[in-house]
Amino acid sequence: GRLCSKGVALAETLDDEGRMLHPQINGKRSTWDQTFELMAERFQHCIDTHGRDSVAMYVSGQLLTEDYYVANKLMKGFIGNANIDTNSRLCMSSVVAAQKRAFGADSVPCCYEDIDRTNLIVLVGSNTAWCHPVVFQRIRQAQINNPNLQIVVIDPRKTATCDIASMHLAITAGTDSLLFNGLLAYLNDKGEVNKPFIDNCVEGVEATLNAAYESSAEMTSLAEKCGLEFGELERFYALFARKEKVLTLYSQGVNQSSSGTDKVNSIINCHLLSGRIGRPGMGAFSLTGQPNAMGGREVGGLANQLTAHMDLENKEHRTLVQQHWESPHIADKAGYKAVDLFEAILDDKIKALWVIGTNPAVSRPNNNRVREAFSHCEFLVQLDCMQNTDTADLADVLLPASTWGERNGMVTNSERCISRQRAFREPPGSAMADWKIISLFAKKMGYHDAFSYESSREIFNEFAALSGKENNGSRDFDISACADLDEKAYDSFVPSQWPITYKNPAGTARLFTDGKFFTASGKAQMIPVTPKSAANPTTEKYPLILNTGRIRDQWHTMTRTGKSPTLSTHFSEAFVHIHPDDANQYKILTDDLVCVKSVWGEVTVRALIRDGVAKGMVFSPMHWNDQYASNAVIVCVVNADCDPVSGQPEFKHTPVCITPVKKAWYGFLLSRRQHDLSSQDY
Ligand SMILES: Nc1nc2c(c(=O)[nH]1)N[C@H]1C(S)=C(S)[C@@H](COP(=O)(O)OP(=O)(O)OC[C@H]3O[C@@H](n4cnc5c(=O)[nH]c(N)nc54)[C@H](O)[C@@H]3O)O[C@H]1N2
Ligand SMILES: Nc1nc2c(c(=O)[nH]1)N[C@H]1C(S)=C(S)[C@@H](COP(=O)(O)OP(=O)(O)OC[C@H]3O[C@@H](n4cnc5c(=O)[nH]c(N)nc54)[C@H](O)[C@@H]3O)O[C@H]1N2
Ligand SMILES: [Mo]
Repeated sequence: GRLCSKGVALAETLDDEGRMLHPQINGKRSTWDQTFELMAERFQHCIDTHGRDSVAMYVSGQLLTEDYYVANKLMKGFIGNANIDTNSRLCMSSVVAAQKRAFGADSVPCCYEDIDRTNLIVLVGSNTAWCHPVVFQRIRQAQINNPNLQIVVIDPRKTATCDIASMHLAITAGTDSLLFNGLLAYLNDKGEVNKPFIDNCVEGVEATLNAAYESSAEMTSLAEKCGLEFGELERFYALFARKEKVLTLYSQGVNQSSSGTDKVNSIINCHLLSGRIGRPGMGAFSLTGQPNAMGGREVGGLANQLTAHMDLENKEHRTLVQQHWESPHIADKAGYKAVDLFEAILDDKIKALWVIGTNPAVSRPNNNRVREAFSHCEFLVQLDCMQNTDTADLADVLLPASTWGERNGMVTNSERCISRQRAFREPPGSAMADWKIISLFAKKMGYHDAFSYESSREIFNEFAALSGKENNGSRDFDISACADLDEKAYDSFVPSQWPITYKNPAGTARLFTDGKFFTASGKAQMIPVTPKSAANPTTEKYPLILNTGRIRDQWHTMTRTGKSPTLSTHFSEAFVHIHPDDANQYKILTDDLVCVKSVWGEVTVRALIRDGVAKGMVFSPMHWNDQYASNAVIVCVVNADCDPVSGQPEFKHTPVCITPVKKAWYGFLLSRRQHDLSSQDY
């Protein structure tokens, strides 16, 4: 019953203006049949000449579970390689890797109801107020209902989320593991250890404590390294130790780091040692980004996963999936992760790429390389609902997808809750559902029987049956009770949290309530963490840290929210937020145009000078693209270093310099028509 600003403005984006209406080959309208014919021929040609590993897909958490499942089935089972990765690599992969290390599976322990039942909420690297506004409203309500509820925000920036917090720890960028290692040592010192839980359900305690003490032996120097006052650090630790019901919610300030996986484990470690997991009101709770980031993980959307939370490296799992699919092949080694995928194109390893529901020309770091890769790629296909995107501008073939309001299927949210999206209008032009387009292509490739779906319900049934196959509680993801939903039951599906089994057909609110985990020993693993600094430190030439993220009223690469005049009133231009002292030092005046430059690239954006961002750090939104600005694609500046475990890029930390842009003149144009201003500097 709650909405965010983008949801409220949705009606302004639902008309057909800017929609992609028909398939196109090299900019010319074609028919579906001609287009599939060409695609199949080009993909087959690549496979015949360069081997099956020479084709790839790059997909998205914007897709519904059924679309996502079919794409993975096609690549991993029929084309037969795992070169299918998703934009969730940029978003959630550090969480996936950390949860697998700690719990033996990618399982989110908590649920939203925990917000109503906790006494301390710690928000780490999350601007919940702007990025998860519905969760934020729930937190605010919980605060009103429960006077005991305290809220702590850990973020180098003072964000709108801090408005409801009793404590804001403006830590030095990248020092989260240090902070949580210190907390772990503190909890141990104060005897805040859940002995029975540790003895029966957890391994790796000693080694992890040793690593924590090693990096955080002395509280005063620890506070200094984290950029905090000793007193505030101690107050936070004491608060965490005192409140048994602690919920740690975390997001991209944690995940998008060259040590993101370790950061997540350093948080989980504290919850394991103190036994604050598997009970109401407590746990480490990852806030997922995209509408169906979780669904993507369930269908094995990442290049190192197999469907239904099964493992590519596990022979039994491979056999099980292959039998279920009756497929000629099954991928047996991990494919390229998102960042590597585009490098592989430049290395001539990938010849044909199909992009679905994501706009990498505006979202992948070191973006000048991506644009090069796209020009270099022999055959690039883009499946999207919008006609003019930066990625589409570089593609050989465009395919029109239906989108929200026109599509039917399932999505899963942060708390493992699967819910049904329902269509209420017909797609415009020739647009079709993603699963249908992928299936029709698969048939053209000769895979008739396996892709002869008549409805998204049939796909969901097949997926649900796979999740239950030889499972018996051995794998966390089990929705076998959905395997024989008929059309009516599928349409009226009530939101439910997995596992959804015949034993628990209404779903499961919390995991690990019995202290059993999905590791070989059945015990949770504490993971020793040695804090690391960012991949690229600042230098004399590039003295500032560029932090990037979101603003309240735009969604990612603006393909849809950019259409709404209302949403543009919040911020109408791309900007860089600079601390007044830094502005002073670099001679930048309010509203100046500035060049933000790194080793990798540069942009020209408006200077926003005010408090709230730390000295030495600047913040820029990720949203602006070539359709709405001349030179503001911030990922052209961002470095592409990744976490070595998860492959998630470090979007929050790039060394840059800023300089005022000299202009001979400038004017301000108001117009009813759109003009081509691409040749302008700004
Ligand atoms: N309005 C809006 N909402 C969205 C989206 C959108 O595009 N627009 N996208 C959705 C998606 S896909 C995602 S993934 C989520 C992301 O949701 P969030 O993660 O909440 O959003 P971000 O703005 O990327 O980053 C969060 C915060 O991390 C902080 N941060 C940077 N470095 C560090 C650090 O070293 N340590 C800590 N502790 N914090 C740090 C930043 O200052 C920033 O305030 O939002 C979702 N919601
Ligand atoms: N600098 C910087 N860059 C970042 C981040 C950051 O914090 N800073 N965050 C990263 C994160 S967490 C994320 S999740 C990514 C997001 O980055 P992207 O995935 O590139 O962003 P979106 O704009 O959501 O792209 C979705 C595309 O799908 C299309 N679309 C919408 N609905 C449908 C549909 O039903 N079917 C199909 N086929 N297409 C559809 C939209 O028009 C759009 O082109 O960005 C990453 N990049
Ligand atoms: Mo995301």
